[in-house]
Parts: sequence; C-alpha cells; structure tokens
Amino acid sequence: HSVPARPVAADAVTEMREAILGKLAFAIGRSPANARERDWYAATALALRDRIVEACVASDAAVPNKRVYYLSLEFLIGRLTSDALNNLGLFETTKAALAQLGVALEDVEAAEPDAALGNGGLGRLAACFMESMASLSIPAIGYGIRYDHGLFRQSLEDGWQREAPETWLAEGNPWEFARPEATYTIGFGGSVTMSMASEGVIRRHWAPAETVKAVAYDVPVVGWRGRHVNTLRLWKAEAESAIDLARFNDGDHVGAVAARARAEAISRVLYPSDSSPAGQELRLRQEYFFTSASIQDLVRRHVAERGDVRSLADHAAIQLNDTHPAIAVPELMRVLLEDHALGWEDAWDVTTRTLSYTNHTLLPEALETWPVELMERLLPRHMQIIYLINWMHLEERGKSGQGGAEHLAAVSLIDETHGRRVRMGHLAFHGSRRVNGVSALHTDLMRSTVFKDLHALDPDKIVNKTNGITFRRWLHNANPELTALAVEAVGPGVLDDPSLLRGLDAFARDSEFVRRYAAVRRGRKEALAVIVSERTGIDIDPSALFDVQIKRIHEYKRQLLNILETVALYQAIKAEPHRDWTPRVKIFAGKAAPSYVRAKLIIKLACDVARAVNDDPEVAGRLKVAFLPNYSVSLAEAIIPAADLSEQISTAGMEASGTGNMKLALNGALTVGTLDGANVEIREHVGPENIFIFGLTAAEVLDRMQEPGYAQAAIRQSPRLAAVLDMIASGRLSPEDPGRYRALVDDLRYRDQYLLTVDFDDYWRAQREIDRAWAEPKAWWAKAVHNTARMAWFSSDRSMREYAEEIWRVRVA
Ligand code: DL6
Repeated sequence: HSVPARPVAADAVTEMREAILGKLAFAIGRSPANARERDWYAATALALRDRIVEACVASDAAVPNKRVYYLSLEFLIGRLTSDALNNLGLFETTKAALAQLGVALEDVEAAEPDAALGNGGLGRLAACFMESMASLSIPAIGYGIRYDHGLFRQSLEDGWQREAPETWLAEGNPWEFARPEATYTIGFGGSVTMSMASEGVIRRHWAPAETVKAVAYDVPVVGWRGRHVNTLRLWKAEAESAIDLARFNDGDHVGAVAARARAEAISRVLYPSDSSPAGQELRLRQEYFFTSASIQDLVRRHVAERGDVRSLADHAAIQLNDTHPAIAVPELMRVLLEDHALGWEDAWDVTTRTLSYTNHTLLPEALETWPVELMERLLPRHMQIIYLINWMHLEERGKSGQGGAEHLAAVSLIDETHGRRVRMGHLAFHGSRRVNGVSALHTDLMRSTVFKDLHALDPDKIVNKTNGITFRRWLHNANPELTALAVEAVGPGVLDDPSLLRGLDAFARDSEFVRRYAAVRRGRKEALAVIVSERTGIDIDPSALFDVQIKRIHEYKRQLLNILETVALYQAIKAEPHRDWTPRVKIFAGKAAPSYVRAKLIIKLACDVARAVNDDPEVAGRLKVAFLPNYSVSLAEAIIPAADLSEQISTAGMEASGTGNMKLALNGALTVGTLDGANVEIREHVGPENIFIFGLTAAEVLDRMQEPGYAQAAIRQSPRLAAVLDMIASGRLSPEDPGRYRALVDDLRYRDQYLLTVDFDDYWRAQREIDRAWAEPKAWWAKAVHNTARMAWFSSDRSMREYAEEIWRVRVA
C-alpha cells in the first residue's frame, strides 16, 4: 500500500498506537502478549471508529435540507477496515503504529470477516453507492437487514458445490453501534377494522395478529478524505418477549422460546431458499420487515425535524433498490393515512413524489410477484391499499380512452395469468416519481419490453443511470501499486478526480511506463498464483495469460460457453501440440444459488475439465484451468488486479449492466464480451480497438430465438462445437459417471435458451484474436493502459451525481 493521503507524522503514529492499545485493554480485555489477530483487528477498528465518530459529529451538526434513503435488501460490503484507513488517510499511520507493536497491518486486515450481506452485483452496487454518497457529502442513510448469516460459504467437494453457514458476527462487529432506542414494531397478519372518523370519513385500522421488533444497528460509512460520514442502518428482528416464562416454568423449555425463534428467523439468513412455500413467506416477511422499519424511522425523523409530514417529498428521497422494498408504496400510504390522518389524494401525492425505483433485471423468472392469497394473509391492509391504487390506476386508463382489456391486463398491478399475483415491478413503477435502468441498453429494453405499456402512459418516468464502482475500493485499495504509478504519472489529483486518469493515454507507448505497468500486473499475478495453489492445489504460471470469469454462476452469464471454448482449445492443442499456442490460465470463481441444480452442474463441469486438462502432460505449459472456491469481495480484490482478460460473455440483452466488467477494465484487463449491459458503454469509452466484441446483438438474439432449430443449425455448421459437445456427452471428462452431462448437452442441442451454440464460433474467433494480440506485448500493454486511462466515467461518484441531480434533486457540493 503506497497511497498515503497525508504524510505520516511521528506523534500521529504514537497517538494511534496508544489508541489501539487502549482499545485492546479496555474494550477487548486483552494484553498485547496474548492478543490474537482478531483482537488486534477489533482494537484497530474501534480506534478508527472513534476517528469516524469525530467526523460524524461534524456531519450531523446541521439538519440537511434533503436526505437520501437507500432501501436495499442487500449490501455486499466486504471488509471495512481498509476503506476506513484509506478514506481517513490513516493507512501509513496505522501501519506504522501496529508495526511498533510487532503486528503487521496486512494480518490485521485479513482477520476481518467479509460483511457479505448480498448475493452479487445488486448488493455490491449498493455498497459502492453508499461509499460514493459519503464521498460526495450527499446526506444519506442506507437501510437494510443485519443478517446473522450472510452469503453462504462455498467449498468444493470433488468439484461439487457445498454450502456452509457464514458466521461474520460470531465474535461481534466492532464497526457497528447498537441503537436499541431506535426500535419499531412490525405487524403481520390479523384484520382490518373500520371506524367513522368524522361525518362521512371512514378510517381503516390494521390490527396485526403478530408483531416483531426491528432494532437498529448503525454502521458508519466514511467518505473520501473523511469529510463526511453517513449511516448504514441495519435492522435486527427480535421477539416482543424473549421467553414465555409461564410455559418455561411448566416444563416446555423449547416451546417457551418458539415465538422468539420465529421472530428472529426474519434476520437470520440472507436470501432464504424460496423453493418452498415457507421459504417464500419468510422472504416476504423480510421484505416487509425492513421496509416498514425504515419507513417508520424516516417518517419519524422527518416529523421530528420539520413538524409536518406533508413536506416529506421536499426533504426526503427514497430509492428502492429493485423491487425487494416495493412494499414501501402501500406501507408509506398506510403510515400517512393511518398514523398521520392524511386523505388519500394527499397521501398518494406525497408517496409518488418521494419514492423512486431502480430495476436491475428484465429476466422474467427474476421479476418478483407475490400470490394475492399470501399477501392477503400476511399484509391484509397493504393488499387493500394495493387494490385501491390499482382500481384508480385502471379507472384513469378507462377515462383516457385506453381501457381495452388487453391494455388493462398489461398495466394492472395484479397479474391474473398464472393465479392472481401482485406484480411488484408494476407496483414500484406506479408508485415512483422516477424509475431507472442501470445501463443504456438495459434502460432501452425496459422501455421496449417489460415496462412498455407503463412507459407509454408516462414517457418521462424511465431514466437511465448507468452503474458505477467506487474507485477508492476498486483501484486505490485493491491495486495500490497501480494507483501509485498513476499518481506518479499524472499527479496526486487523480485520487480526487478520476478523470485525470485520461492523462495515462499519453503513456500507452512509453516503454518505461509500460514496463512498470506490466511489472505491477506481474506482481499481482504472482500473488494470485500463490492463492490459487493454496486453495486448489493447482500450480499456475504467472507469465501465462490470466483469463478470468468471476461472478455468480448463472446460465445467462454463460460460464458454460467459456467451458466449451476451453474444451475446444484443449482438443485443438492436443491435435497440434507443436503449434505456438498462447499459454493461458482459465480462472473461474463464483457461487451458485443452493437450489440452482444446473448452475451447480456447470461448476462440476468446470472442475472436471480442470482435472482433465491439468493432468494431461500434452497441454502442460499451454493451458491450465482453476475454479477458485468461495468467491467474495476480498477474493475479487485479489483476482482483479491480476487479470489480463475479463470474460463478460452474457447473452446480449440479459445482463442488465455488470459491474465486474468495470472493475476489471479499470485495472487494465482487456474485455472479451458481447454487446450487453454496460459492455456497450465500456466499448464507447475505451475504444473498439481496445476491447474484443463478439456474438449477436440484443436485437439479433430476439430474432434468432424465433427461428426454429437454431441450435441444431449452429452445431451443424460448426464441426469444432460438435466435437466439443460429443466429448462432454461421451463421459470422457467424467469416467466415474459417464452420463453426468448428457442432459446438459441435450439441452444445448435441442433448446439452448441462452444461445451458446449460436455465439460459439464467433467467441472462438475472438479468443484466437486475443491469442495473437497477447503475442504482441507492446500493443497489448498499450490497450491495457488505454483501458485504465478511459474508465473514469464508470466511477460510482458519477452515477451518484446523476441520481442526485436527476432523480433525488439533492444538491451536490
Ligand atoms: O445493477 C447491479 C447489478 C447488475 O450489474 C447486473 O447486471 C444485474 O444482473 C444485477 N441484478 C440483480 C437482479 N436480482 N434481482 N432481483 O442482481 O444488478
């Protein structure tokens, strides 16, 4: 780490050392002699937290004119210590302080468990946005759930994914503050009663059958240079009563805590499996639990500060991160109608001026809908409000002459085609002031497909806000060596203003700069090779091309396409062993949802291919394959700076944006990708000559899907692909279970929903072009430098500025 934001002063080091020692003794109760690394980590975090609190007090001094509330069921934060050290400019000071105590900062950092409160891109985006809002001094509170168990721990048992619970809170969390004074009651079930409020005015009251407490835990989020601190408020579920004492005394020791177990289950695990009705219900309980607590909290704060709930929209902007908090629409209505006695029109006006919604996927299977029957049982009052919102919405259509049955069915908040279900996307859309997509292509597809009819009713509502990543974590922290080089080349201003990276363009052909740029990569590849060897037993050569695909395992992301190409390459090398092959290491990492059987089989196939390839002396030195288990934010931070090639190969039209693509390109990996999600904009920024694009466009995908037998036709035209499929289907890669991949291959041959067969030949072509490009180091490194130089636009600071200006209407200094 060599990016000190401030020079290191001896007295600052002494002060930090004493602060850490004080925390170790008085907060942890350990002496330096018997402190474990975990203790040093906790002591360091607590010492840093004090500094943040000092900055926090300054941030909280005045009531801001407007606050952003970012509601997200996921925050994939990773480790917090390095963020805090970097943003406070205390990295070198703390390192020196710990060194005086005989402790290595790297070991302290490594002792911090990842806060993995998210599954992938959506949750990591929320974490990047929180950091950027703090860095831009946008007053914001993030709201989510304090899961006891974050994303599961993945291991590979003979190539099969196994899941174990993740235990980040096992020894407590030094970054959080418990706030028992911020506790709210959350209701479920029960009935709705009516009363006459005044002549002709009927009020409805919800009497829930069950209540649960939501208790706040606050994590401070410190921005760049410590100028501003925001809060991430995470809710923990607790029972109204910890124990049924009478029952306990009667000898029913388990039954006495059953209600508690049921209540606490809400914040027990991230993304409970929804493959059973009980799992689905728990998921809906989670969504309502955190949304209701957050809405109650922010309305209470607003009324305390401003006295009148009617001005909420002037001082609060609520962003719904996907549809998981879409129940905020009827919940805010309920609070305004019942707790604050607003009339319907006023409540609807406040609601629709306060809420906005981000859509993150158009895949039909990922669009949330809830059975009306479940909603009526769990949230009867909300269901009534949804019915009324829908009735008015459809009436309006009728009045404006758009009342055709087909049109009404398309825009209705209730889907009646497969049983009656509430469309959460439609609900969020209708209840929001602005709705945004996360890349230009995705936003266009929102307008022309899933939200076509709603868009026609309100053409200004959908806006595009292309995703971004925080450069503090994904460049400064993850790649301090490259950051130091950039600072040397274009000046320290680049730490504050990433657009200065553009100055690196001038160095793309500067042999001394390029030598150092390549040396930085080489160092990180050597470090990654050690990790790969330790975790998989596979030895990889740092001079080979590191070809990396790291993301959730999903069919549309097409890890399988990459595996097919790997098998084709394996066959080609074996057929012509003496050709001058570009040495490659294919690195995969990612988790499959526990109930996603096909995705788990794809992991197994990657491992079977790895075994065949790595054991074959004929391809030694040309091809290696490794699947790194337990992908996490921390592992991403180790892989990304070591990557030469970034695989972004989803079926065009299916990846809403991608953000890993941005992290890899920023760190100088060249992209091989389809024209999907933000890849389209990455190409515009880095230049078409610095990226390898292949495959059908989104429009071509839609057309091709209409052609019967497209997979068979593609296989007929590609002997190379046919040979790959034959090999996999034959069982040669899985001799202990020869039929293992027969159904997988049959699916490609006769269905191929994700068009792997159609894109295969062009992907092969692009990969061979990459082989040739790698053989020309000067040109390769020039392309890499151009990538780093031209990615500044993808900073999440830019995304947050755009949200602030166009969605939230919050001033950014
Ligand atoms: O917007 C963040 C991220 C995108 O970069 C990915 O392309 C997209 O797949 C992901 N979406 C989800 C959707 N899940 N749900 N619901 O994770 O969002």
